[in-house]
Amino acid sequence: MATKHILIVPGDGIGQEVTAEGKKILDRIAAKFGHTFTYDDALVGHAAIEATGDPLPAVTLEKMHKADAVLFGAVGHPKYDNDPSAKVRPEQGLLKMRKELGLYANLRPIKLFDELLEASSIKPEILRGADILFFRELTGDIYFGEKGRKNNGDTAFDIAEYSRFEVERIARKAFEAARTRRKKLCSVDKANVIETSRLWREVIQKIAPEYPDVEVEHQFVDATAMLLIKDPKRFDVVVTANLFGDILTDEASQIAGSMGMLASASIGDGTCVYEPIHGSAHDITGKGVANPLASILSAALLLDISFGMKAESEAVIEAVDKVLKAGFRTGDIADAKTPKDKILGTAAMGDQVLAQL
Ligand code: GGG
Repeated sequence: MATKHILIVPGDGIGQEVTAEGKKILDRIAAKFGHTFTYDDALVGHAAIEATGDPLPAVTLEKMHKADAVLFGAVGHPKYDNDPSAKVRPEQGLLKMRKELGLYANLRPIKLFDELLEASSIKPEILRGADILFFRELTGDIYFGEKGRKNNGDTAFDIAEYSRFEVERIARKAFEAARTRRKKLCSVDKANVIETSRLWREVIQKIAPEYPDVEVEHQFVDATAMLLIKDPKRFDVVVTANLFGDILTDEASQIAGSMGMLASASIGDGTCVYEPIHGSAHDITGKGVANPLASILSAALLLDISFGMKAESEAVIEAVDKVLKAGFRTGDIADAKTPKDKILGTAAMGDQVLAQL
């Protein structure tokens, strides 16, 4: 029995709706396993800009540092999409949080529930057995380098930077994870063109002999994009840079059936943050139709990684599995054969998972 403090940071759009379901599941786990979870909440993203002018207010950051773990939703707002010159943006809150908390490794498991095999647009025989763990580097690359305009604003630049230290620390995490799985590591770069990728490859090659039990391959990012669809089973652990990881995991979400199924854990040296990989999805915000399973599965990662509660985490994953086996779906994972009465909204899907706990 443990006492833990969890900060709930729903953010924007459907982040609000799905995070409420993740918290519901954490509450049930605490009751079922005799733990005490205390909660606080905080603002980030557009919601924080509206309230304070700052996408990551100091009070939010302070609460994050003090929490045992953070359950995060999403950031974003369409108004900024049509205003490329906006100086303050919701995403700055997310990036600053990663930098300030030192969240350098973003783990994105591509977990395919068997029940969703038929729903995917990829053939079941190609998908069956696919199980990939992505390590996306999270505090470097083009996201954090110098950016700006020159030539009277007619030329824009973003500088991509990686140090040996940054590559090595995430590579070691990925090697260690591969050791606990099928012992295969694929490092993804663009070393035929990009200098940061050449350093990336050099570092992986240098430390690989320390992990002789792990089979290492290097792939270019363009080839990886193709192979993920052609033969997803060939991958076990994949480690890659921030931008490549952002793009490849959205693609890989189709292996799991939907962006609404993918959870993530951002880990570093302090408080870890757990969130769906999807964004704020304002096109469906307020309609109560968003898939809460990515948030619920993020809560499962939180239990396992931050609290070491393996049985509790597995109970959540099993509950999700049972709900899917019973035929319940949100709209994003339903197919033509799904009966209308099995297509649920956000809260009803959360309730079904709860009922299995
Ligand atoms: N829950 C993930 C989220 O809010 N994503 C929106 C976003 O701005 N993503 C950029 C990134 O992950 O680097």
